[in-house]
Amino acid sequence: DITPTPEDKFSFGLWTVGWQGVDVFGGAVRPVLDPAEAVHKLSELGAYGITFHDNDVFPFGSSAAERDAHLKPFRAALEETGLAVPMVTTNLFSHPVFRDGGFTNNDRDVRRFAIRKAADQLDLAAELGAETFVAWGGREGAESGAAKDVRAALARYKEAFDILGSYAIEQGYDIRFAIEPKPNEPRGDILLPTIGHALAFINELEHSDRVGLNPEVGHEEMAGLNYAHGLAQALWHGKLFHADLNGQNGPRFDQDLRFGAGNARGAFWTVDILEHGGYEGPRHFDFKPPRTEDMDGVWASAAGCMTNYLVLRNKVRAFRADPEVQQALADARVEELAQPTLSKDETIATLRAEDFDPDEAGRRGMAFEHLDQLALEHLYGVR
Ligand code: 3MF
Ligand code: MG
Ligand code: MG
Ligand code: MG
Repeated sequence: DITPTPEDKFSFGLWTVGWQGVDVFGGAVRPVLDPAEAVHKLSELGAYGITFHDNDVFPFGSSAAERDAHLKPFRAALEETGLAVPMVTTNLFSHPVFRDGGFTNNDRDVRRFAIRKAADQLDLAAELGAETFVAWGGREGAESGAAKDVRAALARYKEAFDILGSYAIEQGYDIRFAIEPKPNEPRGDILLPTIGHALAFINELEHSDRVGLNPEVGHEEMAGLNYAHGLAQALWHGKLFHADLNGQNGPRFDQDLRFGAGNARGAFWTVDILEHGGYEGPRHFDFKPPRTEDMDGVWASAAGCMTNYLVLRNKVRAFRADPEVQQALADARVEELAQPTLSKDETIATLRAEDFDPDEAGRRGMAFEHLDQLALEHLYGVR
């Protein structure tokens, strides 16, 4: 079935359907979207959750009273629809104060303000029952060489996560942090540019058990990387806490197309690993309905994200269930890779004593092309 229901766990960023189309070359093409209306509309379309940055709902610099006033209709809409808020995040990139970033800004006063702003939003995240707090450090980076001491910046980045992690523990919040890597845009070079960089960084944190990843399709593909492989590695490390799904066509600007509308083969393997790799979190869409669209187009684009996911879910399930595929997997010795290379009592000496003929083994083909062709035939809809 390709009709989304809340059981499918689809969630959307408020900033996605709410994007007014402001880009580097032009202003808004669409009206402001009322957050409460977004909640109702997404619920009607079959979504289960909505996520947001603090300033998607209340303006930067709001007093506590102003904040509550803006949150009131949003909360009411959540109540009426039953939509969840599985993830919350902070905007540390739009206001001029963040021109050089938040947690890694050279200016210490700004860093202190950024940590405070994130902590405020962490309180709200806990109040709304969010499980995940995403940190996309889009302005943490540089355009030039001498301006940023990368090692000092990483130390300050760590300091921020250590402080926020301790704060969450002190407050008794059952929330995990998810770092969202991106190689560039808006900065020329962003810190923690890929899944791999972020995984290594997480190992250095005081509360590393509480910190994982929110990888985005387009961000990895901008770096020419294989997103599904990145998800698999994040899962292997136990660090896939959340995922931003969208579409991208190769290394270029961050396209944020609707899910499935970019690299379709990549999307097939993305759904395969999400469905069969043990990930249980939300299927979160972080896309931008193109500037060509009016509000009807926005909702068509949002619905398309979910339809494409479900279409691909059907396809990967059919692929895995296909007896010919199972035979092809066996012929390709895919299962054999799950076996330890040496069994328990074996040593290097065992290997040296072995009678192995590399020339014979070198003649064996791997039969991967047939296997991949079956996958493509499932994707292309001819099987
Ligand atoms: C930018 C992004 C961000 C993050 C968001 C945190 C504005 O390319 O992907 O969207 O996803 O800040 O969730
Ligand atoms: Mg993006
Ligand atoms: Mg984005
Ligand atoms: Mg994102």
